[in-house]
Amino acid sequence: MTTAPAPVTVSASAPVAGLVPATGGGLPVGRIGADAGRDAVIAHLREGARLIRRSDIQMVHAAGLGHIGGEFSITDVLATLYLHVMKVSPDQVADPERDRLILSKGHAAGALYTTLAAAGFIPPDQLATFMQPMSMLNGHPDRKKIAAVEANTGPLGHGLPIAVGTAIAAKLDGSPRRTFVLLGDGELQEGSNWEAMMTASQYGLANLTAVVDRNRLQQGARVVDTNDLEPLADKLRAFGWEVVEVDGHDHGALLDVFAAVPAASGKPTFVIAHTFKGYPISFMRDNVAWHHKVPSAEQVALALAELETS
Ligand SMILES: Cc1ncc(C[n+]2csc(CCOP(=O)(O)OP(=O)(O)O)c2C)c(N)n1
Repeated sequence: MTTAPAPVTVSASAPVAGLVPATGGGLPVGRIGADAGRDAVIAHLREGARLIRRSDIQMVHAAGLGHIGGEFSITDVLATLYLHVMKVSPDQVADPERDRLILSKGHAAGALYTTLAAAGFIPPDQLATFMQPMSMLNGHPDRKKIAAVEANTGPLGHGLPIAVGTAIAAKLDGSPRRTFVLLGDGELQEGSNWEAMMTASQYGLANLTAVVDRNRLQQGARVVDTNDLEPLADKLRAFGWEVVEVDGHDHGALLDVFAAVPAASGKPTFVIAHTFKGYPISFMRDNVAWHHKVPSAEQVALALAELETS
């Protein structure tokens, strides 16, 4: 995990005739620094997230595949991390001292790709190749194809264990670099997460921040009706983590939380990000049908119109 592989160059296939082109209407938006001032940073993140969602829904429609509901629930967290919080940029993607993000809910790869495109890590024209043969943009992220991807994910329950290893390595190196890992709440039903949590607290990994996308939905059902997690915050505390809860769609609140990690000295931080699957689209929001449903051209048009005013 200390060196990133060189990106595989894949020529962009032409968008399939008749389908909506995978454009973001302004990607990339790039990173904004703290010197811009808080209001400007929040405005930048809001606009970045809007463009990422625009691009993502068109990309999923064009591919005829994807997980748009769980992608829209994490878009604001990803935008906040990549466009402002994390110390990583396209010209330092192989820097061993960069901050890392591991997308443990790898099925939401579309949100990662569009965010990476917005941040300048992936040429936007590559988005049109999503899910096509020989594309670097597979249904789940592949670090051998995209230099900015830190870990191959998709089988749920592996991202946090990898992140623990990454954070231990940084601690052993005496490095200030940080590791972030983004998980689904249904994913927390995997026992490997809880083993990793014990290890993280045992080693006092204050350089590790886990974010759970608490959208309360998993594949085909509500988490509460499947294998309930509550009382989640108490369980995470019992495993030795400091727990912070936040509105996962509020860029200002997310900025405050990430500026304050580690939330307790010598402990890993677990951020429970309260979100909605499909946010902010009216016909997708909190609707279990949108786990991997593909929007029609009419639904894309409706969603794009809603994104103009959300
Ligand atoms: C080990 C494993 N089991 C099953 C799956 C199939 N699967 C893909 S997404 C998903 C639901 C995950 O729910 P959650 O973590 O809440 O993600 P979200 O609903 O936020 O997208 C499942 C069961 C998988 N990818 N890996």
